[in-house]
Amino acid sequence: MATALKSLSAHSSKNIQDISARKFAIVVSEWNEEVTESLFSAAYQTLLQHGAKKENIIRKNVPGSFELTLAAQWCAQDESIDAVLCLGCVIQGETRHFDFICDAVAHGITNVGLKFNKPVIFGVLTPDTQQQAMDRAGGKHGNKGDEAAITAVKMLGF
Ligand code: DLZ
Repeated sequence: MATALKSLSAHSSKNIQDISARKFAIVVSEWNEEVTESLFSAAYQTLLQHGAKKENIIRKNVPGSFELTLAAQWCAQDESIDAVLCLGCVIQGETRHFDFICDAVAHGITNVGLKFNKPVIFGVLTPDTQQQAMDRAGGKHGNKGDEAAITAVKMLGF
């Protein structure tokens, strides 16, 4: 939470508004589960701390980060959903799989946001190692899930 407050105070607070009636979908990739569960917990708690209601936050799991895009589209096309958070972790391997997945997810998530005209947040870690992932999922470099939630809140106040 310290990171969340720091992020909020570090930037203009103009974009912060009442989110108690806003509905969020959080899509979570099951690959590198230890990391993505930590991203989810931080995102969920941060939304609650900023006024979101538990009943207005839905969670959907997907097998891997590659599937985040389609699931984000399924969520975004629901008119009652105001913002979609996509959480995943793709760790650099020895094959080009990494590049294909990262590229596809980054472009896919961008396209879903543009298509449905609502915030679809890229909360995907793309580290070289598991340790770097953990450092960004509640470790020494904060938590990307927390940042994803703050970003959604800010975009809703745009
Ligand atoms: C196949 C694969 C590999 C090698 N690595 C990861 C990863 O580090 N993180 C992740 O989220 N998903 C990975 N996947 C699974 C793909 O995202 C996808 O689920 C499969 O290619 C099936 O479409």
